[in-house]
Amino acid sequence: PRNLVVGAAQLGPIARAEPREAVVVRMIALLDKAAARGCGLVVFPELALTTFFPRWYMPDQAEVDTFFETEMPNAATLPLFERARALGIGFSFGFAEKLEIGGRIRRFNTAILVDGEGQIVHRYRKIHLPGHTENEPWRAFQHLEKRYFEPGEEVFSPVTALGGEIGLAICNDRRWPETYREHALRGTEMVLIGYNTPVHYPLAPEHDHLQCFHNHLSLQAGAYQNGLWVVGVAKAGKEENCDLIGQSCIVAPTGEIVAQASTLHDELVIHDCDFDRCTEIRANIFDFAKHRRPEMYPLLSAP
Ligand code: ING
Repeated sequence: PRNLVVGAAQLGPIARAEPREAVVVRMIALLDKAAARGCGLVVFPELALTTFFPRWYMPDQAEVDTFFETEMPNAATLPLFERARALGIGFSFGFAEKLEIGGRIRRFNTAILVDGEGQIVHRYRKIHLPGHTENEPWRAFQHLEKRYFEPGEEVFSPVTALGGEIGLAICNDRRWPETYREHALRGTEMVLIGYNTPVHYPLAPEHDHLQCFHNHLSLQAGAYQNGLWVVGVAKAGKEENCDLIGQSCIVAPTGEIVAQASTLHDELVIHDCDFDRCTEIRANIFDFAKHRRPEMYPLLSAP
């Protein structure tokens, strides 16, 4: 068995005015708790350092940019990197990334994986950006990820770290079966997925009561149909008057939820994950080499 004790570190709401330094203090408290319980990896949510700012239309790009990080680690997050390295714990978290590539400013919804020595060993930029690009005043709140971020240009893929093949995805990605299949076909054994998911979905309010169901349905189906460990971690609670779902969880390759948060605050749930358990599924029911018929699904890889 290749075991890794994983901590899903759910964060409660982050106020707009809450400084990154204060959020990092909350993250370190969860890290310490995880270390005390033998965790080797701690997973934090999407956009873990700030409030979920795409809920607001901000015409002034300078104001939008106050929510972005221009280097990582940076002054606000260095204490987190240093604490984790001292504890020998890997961790993952999401943040708004602003950088210059070839003379052009780029902005992504990004997540990173840091190993037990405090080194960033993997970076992923969100591929499936939900929401819209222009202000839509009819909405109780906006969802302007398509305005504030560019879609990621690197495909889903794992990195060998902490004893397994670990991959990243972010929030809306978890709703798309392609996310898990691409990961699994590339050998990923565990996918880490932070999310900020409002209860209210303005385009279909009749589905509001289904948000937690759809969250677990997506994570469990992705895990089972691809023989993956899936770690889903929420930024939860009433954040700037917008209710976000919680129910962070760790899902085994069988699709079973083996750990689940039960509050909407900062909460750590833990499970001792055996990467080898992926073969229970990958070497049987979903042995891709033996049973999968890609020639019969030509449209699945068509753009
Ligand atoms: N949030 C939401 C998510 O995909 C959403 C957007 C909410 C889509 C509810 C559909 C239904 O979980 C982010 N940040 O992607």
